[in-house]
Amino acid sequence: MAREKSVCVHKGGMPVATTEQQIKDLLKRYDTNQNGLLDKAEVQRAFNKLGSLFPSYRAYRGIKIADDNGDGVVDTYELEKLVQYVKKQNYNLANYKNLHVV
Ligand SMILES: [Ca+2]
Ligand SMILES: [Ca+2]
Repeated sequence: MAREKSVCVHKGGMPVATTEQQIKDLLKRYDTNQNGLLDKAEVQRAFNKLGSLFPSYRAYRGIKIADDNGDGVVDTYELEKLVQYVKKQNYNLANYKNLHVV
């Protein structure tokens, strides 16, 4: 049984630092129609998953901050800025389900 798993799962109460890569991966997973762009509904679902109390507001602000070309959606380049915005909210991806950050 020497099969290695490529995914490392942290269980228990060990605090895991929220990295930019984690945030980026999470946001990308919420590109539900997989067009490479995150619209407000998709970003809102991501914030909801992160435990935000105001996912609609966060999505609005996040897109406003990240959206450089003003088309209302977040593309791959703008995603970096959205990641920074999410990071500033200090969500802990390890236990985002019961975390509430204002
Ligand atoms: Ca999309
Ligand atoms: Ca854009």
